[in-house]
Amino acid sequence: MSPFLLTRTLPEDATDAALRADVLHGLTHTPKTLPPKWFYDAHGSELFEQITELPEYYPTRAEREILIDRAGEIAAATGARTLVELGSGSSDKTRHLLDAFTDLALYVPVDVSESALTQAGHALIEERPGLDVHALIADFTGAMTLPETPGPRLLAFLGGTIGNLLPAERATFFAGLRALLSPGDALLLGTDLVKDEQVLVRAYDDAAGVTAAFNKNVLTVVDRELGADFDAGAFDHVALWDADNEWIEMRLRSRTDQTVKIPALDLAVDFTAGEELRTEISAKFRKEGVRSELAAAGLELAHWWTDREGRFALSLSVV
Ligand code: AVJ
Repeated sequence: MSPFLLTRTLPEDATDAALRADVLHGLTHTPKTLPPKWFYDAHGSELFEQITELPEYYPTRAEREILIDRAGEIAAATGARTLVELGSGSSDKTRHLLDAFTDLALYVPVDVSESALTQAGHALIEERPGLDVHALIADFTGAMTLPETPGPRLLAFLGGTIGNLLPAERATFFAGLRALLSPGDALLLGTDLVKDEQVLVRAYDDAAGVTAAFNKNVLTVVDRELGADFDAGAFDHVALWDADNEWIEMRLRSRTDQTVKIPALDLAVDFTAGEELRTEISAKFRKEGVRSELAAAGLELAHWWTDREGRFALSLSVV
């Protein structure tokens, strides 16, 4: 068997059906919304990789610092033989974890981006002879099943992507993760932390405009996949801090009154000048909040590690 296996857990057209449903629902409700998972076509994934290197975007560097410092402790606490990573992207930071696990037999990256999975998977098996990689194209926000793999398993959900879910969605999601874990398995969760508003807003509205391009890329995806005629130049990138909900919101603000046609849905969508389309929430956390959300799903917070500046946290729960 090749050490790299790629499995689509959904039929090829399920992605298309999900996009149609999300666009139809999101653009015919007030306020208009689109889910962030549609940012990540090949170009969007590339833009996100650029974001992780921006001076303003600290979460990736902060999380990498924790992984470098704590990988040994994580490996010792879990003894994992399978590492499952949800939303693995480029698997870049994961290398620090992979290095620390002496008994690891299998890495299971799970992502919606086939291009990211293929690239990362091939690079990893070349770097690490002996490691099997079984990549899954899957939407982890839906019902998930995992292949039979050697235990104990460590389920990692890094990068702060949990913050893309609304609180009620997180509760369902954590309960679903708990159901995937058997005794001895563990969950490693990355969460960005509440901090100074300016620091947060700059991380989502960088001077070079990469995040703006990333945000607008979702319109390009809808144009290409559904034949729509969104003009990305007719929208402005908006990033704001919602202090009540403690989350960053990204929006696209229509510069003019305009109508966008979406032929695949037989739909025309009106925007008034200044109207905003919400494309992402990125919630920021506090330790007690993480503890109680995990507890509500039957998961006990066993370790809490932050970077030296206290910007980002990794939590470990062992079942
Ligand atoms: C990949 C979801 C963790 O919310 O910070 C980066 C995505 N959006 N810049 C985040 C993102 C705008 C990122 N996550």
